[in-house]
Amino acid sequence: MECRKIIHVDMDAFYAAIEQRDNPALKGKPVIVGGDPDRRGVVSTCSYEARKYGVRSAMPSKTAVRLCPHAVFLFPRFEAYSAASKQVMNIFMQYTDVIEPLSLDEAFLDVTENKKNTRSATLIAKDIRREIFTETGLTASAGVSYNKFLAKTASEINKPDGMAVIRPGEADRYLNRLPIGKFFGIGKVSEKHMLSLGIENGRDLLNAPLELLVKHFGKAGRFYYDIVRGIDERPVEPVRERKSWGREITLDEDILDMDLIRSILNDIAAELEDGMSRKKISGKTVTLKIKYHDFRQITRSATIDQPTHSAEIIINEVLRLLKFTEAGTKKIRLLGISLSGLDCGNAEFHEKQLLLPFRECG
Ligand code: TTP
Ligand code: MG
Repeated sequence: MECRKIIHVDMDAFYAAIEQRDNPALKGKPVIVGGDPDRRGVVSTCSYEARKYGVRSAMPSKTAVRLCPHAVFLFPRFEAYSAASKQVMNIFMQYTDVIEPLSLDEAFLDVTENKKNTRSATLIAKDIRREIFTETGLTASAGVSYNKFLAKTASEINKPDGMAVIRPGEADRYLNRLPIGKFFGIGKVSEKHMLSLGIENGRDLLNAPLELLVKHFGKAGRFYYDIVRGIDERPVEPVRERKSWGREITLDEDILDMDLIRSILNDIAAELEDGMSRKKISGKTVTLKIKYHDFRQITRSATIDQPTHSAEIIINEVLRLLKFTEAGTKKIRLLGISLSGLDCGNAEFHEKQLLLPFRECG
């Protein structure tokens, strides 16, 4: 198979850069965006000028103000950030539909096949960065490589306002000295664990035997073993529009007891109402799913007049559908309920779905 072409784009100091754009008096100055220092708020992000003082995302705002007292401190304006994010995502869509947003300000793009019929991913990344700047007045960094892990690694190399390409055979050069905590996919907990094993950087990880990594990290151990060798087959996964909303439970023991079955279904319905009402989603078709102890699986559906997310209406339908199953006579190992024919309340929802949830600031 021909080598894939993956781009990772990450906006620079995203929230802070938007604040500087919208108020030019802030350009070139340390700017911190975050929650109230007097109410245990934390820093969302800060401009590169503020980073020189040691200010970082997720640190208590109080600490940040102490490190850089002359910084301009601002509360987040999410509407502005989400508007800019939408503009950026729309630019991506002119190049490919295979876009996987990781947050408001970053995404993977698979441009192996692309709408411009360009063979050079490097050229596409350049064009995208230029277009982002022209349209939004913001800078982005980009990484180009043949898989997600390396593209993400590459976008960090010349940040801010830069890009880098990692070609086949070049992974070592960038990974050898990379501190283990900077590996995309190695979180705080694994970082600690790695350090306790004497694995401090890419070179150490490369020298660690597969058995050792699997023993300490389970399945993730295999993943770490691969990425440091520049191996990452994960596809860029575009967010699709949600077609259904559901929840299923695999039971600890196969069950026959009808009271227990009804009570579990009740819990599931309540959970659906909770999640769906919060997202303002309703559905018209209720589906009950059952897997029997012999793994045979059935579904029973009913469509109602009005879209709903009411637990009461859902459970009424489900209990009616339950009569058309072998519940009570045949042991059950899994129960599930889903709603489809979704009505997402407002058009805004579709936009929100496209943009994965951004990280909370405290
Ligand atoms: P990042 O891309 O991690 O950071 P950044 O864009 O501010 O800076 P850079 O990429 O140049 O290093 O996050 C994007 C936005 O997400 C950031 O501007 C604010 C928000 N965010 C939080 O609210 N809390 C956090 O802990 C982090 C890391 C980010
Ligand atoms: Mg960023």
